[in-house]
Amino acid sequence: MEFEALNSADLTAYLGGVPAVRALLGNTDELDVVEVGDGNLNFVYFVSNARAPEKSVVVKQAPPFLRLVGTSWPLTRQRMEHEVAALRRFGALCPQHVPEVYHADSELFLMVMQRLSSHKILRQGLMEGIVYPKLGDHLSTYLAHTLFFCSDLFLAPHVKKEAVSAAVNSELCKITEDLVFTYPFEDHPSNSYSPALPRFAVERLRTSAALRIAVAEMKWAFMNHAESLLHGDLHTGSIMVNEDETFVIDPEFAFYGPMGFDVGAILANLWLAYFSRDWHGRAGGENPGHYQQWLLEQAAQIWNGFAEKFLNLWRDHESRSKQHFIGEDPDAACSEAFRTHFVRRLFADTLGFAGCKMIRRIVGMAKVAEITSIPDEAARAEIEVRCLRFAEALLVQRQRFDGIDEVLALARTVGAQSEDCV
Ligand code: SR1
Ligand code: MG
Repeated sequence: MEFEALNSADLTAYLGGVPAVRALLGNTDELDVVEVGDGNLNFVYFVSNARAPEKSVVVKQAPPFLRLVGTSWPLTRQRMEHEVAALRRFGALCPQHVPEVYHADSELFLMVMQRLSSHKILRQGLMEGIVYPKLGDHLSTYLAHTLFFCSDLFLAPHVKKEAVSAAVNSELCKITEDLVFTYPFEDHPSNSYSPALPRFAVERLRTSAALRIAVAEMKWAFMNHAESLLHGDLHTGSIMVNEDETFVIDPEFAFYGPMGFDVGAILANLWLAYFSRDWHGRAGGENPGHYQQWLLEQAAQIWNGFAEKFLNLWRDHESRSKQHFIGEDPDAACSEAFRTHFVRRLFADTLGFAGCKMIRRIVGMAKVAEITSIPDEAARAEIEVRCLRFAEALLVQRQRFDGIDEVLALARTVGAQSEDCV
């Protein structure tokens, strides 16, 4: 049967029949239903009690196709089950940063979840130049907790292996393998280029052997390194914020993959915001430098905070369980050496994935508003070239950076380059 998106009457009748949701909405006779899905995959509705609008939930349904493209790109609807399972898992580990799932229906591929009515999508907030004082602290906590507690550093080996197998998400991983790691580096019909983007910038993505090797290594890691349960699509459109709170939404791409993929996704999107701020700041009549500085500080706080919190969780766990991951190690000196090595490798992975994520948003199919909303074609292309140049350096030099400050210094240098340099 052909899929039909739910209308207001269908949803009202359906939600009235779910006791847990009826209790949250109060009277379900009169509901206001607004479709707000601006995402690429699903239908999303805000549903509120018409007489008490503060009683409100979000309903999300997966159609059997990719919404961005339509029925010509079929997708199985089981992605909703991955999303529900991941929200529940992450919610158990980090309840303060994950919305609550109130109800899930595996026949309609639909879920009802907490409405975050005083929060804004982070990408939008960053485009408006809003400062979120707790962002770096919250996101580093979210990353450290989800990535540590779903890994072999914490879980018993058989539990981890069962979890890996239950979270296999081949269809959505294939989208990432194609759209993030493959098509942007080919002459692929799904790519699109801004009109003023210089030819050399595109050619480079296809012909630089050092870059292609680096991207291939990241693709290999993405496909083979089942380190922890990832969100899998942790860009700034998957984060909702206000001054006090930060929530991570939309983990339908969740699977067991390399930890650096999630960390790199957040950093990549902060760097896209950083480079594009040059235009948005000036357009708003401000000196873009102040907000750019704040964006770089968030990147530093997220990486440094994540590394510190992750290592502390690891140390606490080993000291409580009186067992080291590496085996007997009476004074823990070798364990500490391994931890240092582990974080160094994770940092290099993070930078490599961030590079891929930035490139795909410039030349690939699904772009980001902070770049596409720049109406001045020459200015947009200049910013895009800076993003590509920075991303390439992240990928190719990822093992050579000695800490996040060096990376941020590079961002400042690339961000200050004039058109003739880029
Ligand atoms: C074809 S779907 C395009 C993108 O939207 C999602 O948010 C993922 O990033 C995916 O690659
Ligand atoms: Mg999404």
